[in-house]
Amino acid sequence: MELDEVTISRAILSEQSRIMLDYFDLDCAIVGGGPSGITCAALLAEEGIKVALIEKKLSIGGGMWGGGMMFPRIVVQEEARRLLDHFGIKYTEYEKGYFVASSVEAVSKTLAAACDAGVEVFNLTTVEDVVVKEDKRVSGLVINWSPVEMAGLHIDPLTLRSKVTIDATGHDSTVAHMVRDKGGDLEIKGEGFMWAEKAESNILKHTKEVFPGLIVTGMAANAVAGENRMGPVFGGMLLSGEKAALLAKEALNL
Ligand code: 48F
Repeated sequence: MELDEVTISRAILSEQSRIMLDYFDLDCAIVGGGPSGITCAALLAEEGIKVALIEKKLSIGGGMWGGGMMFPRIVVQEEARRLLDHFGIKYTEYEKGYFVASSVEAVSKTLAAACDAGVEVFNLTTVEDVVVKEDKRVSGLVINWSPVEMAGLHIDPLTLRSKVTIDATGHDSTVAHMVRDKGGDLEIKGEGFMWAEKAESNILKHTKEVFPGLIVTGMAANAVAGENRMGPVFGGMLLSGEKAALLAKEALNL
């Protein structure tokens, strides 16, 4: 077979344009490709829901790749072990209830599950604003290429529509801040000190709709609620992603 560079270029542009045109209307937009966002995306897509996972960086995985202080291992507690099993992530039991897994395997397998289930991933894409109209609910996202933002170029963004939006942007809780900063009725208390037991125990309570159309998950949920941080124990991230998926399904009346 003789390869033609222009055909390769046309193939890429044609296929991605087709996908993007389709994904300007979504059931669920998930902002942030860390563990909570990937888990949420995978579980929703497994139910046949049309999901886009939007990540500003080149790589998906957020803070999970690096494990604890660059030692590529994560700890997952008993309550979330079934999610390791769900994604086929191997682990060993260090002490009773403390399961240790490879952070690289955890990112790869959750992401592979998300892709298999039909999640469309938009990396290198930054969410820079939200759509809120007279019904006072988040109904879409304003997106731009991350390199545009990094270079400080004055280039207008594009907008997609979403029935439900999930803020999975981690410690920064970026989407919640956008809503609050533009006058939305949403209080952000900010993240507290390291306290793994408390942070992990309370994260499911904080995983909720914080503004009409906007659900927070993962560390963003704790940051909005003024809850503590937990460091490299990831059970709460997986369980929070699962709860966000359940709440999104409810919001979609499914
Ligand atoms: O921070 P991150 O991994 O979020 P998470 O799912 O998990 C937190 C843990 O990694 C760890 C922890 C748990 O033990 O404390 O920190 O809550 O991933 C958040 C992702 O969101 C992306 C960001 O690049 C990261 O990959 N992100 C942030 N803002 C935007 C964004 C934005 N405006 N647009 C697109 N992506």
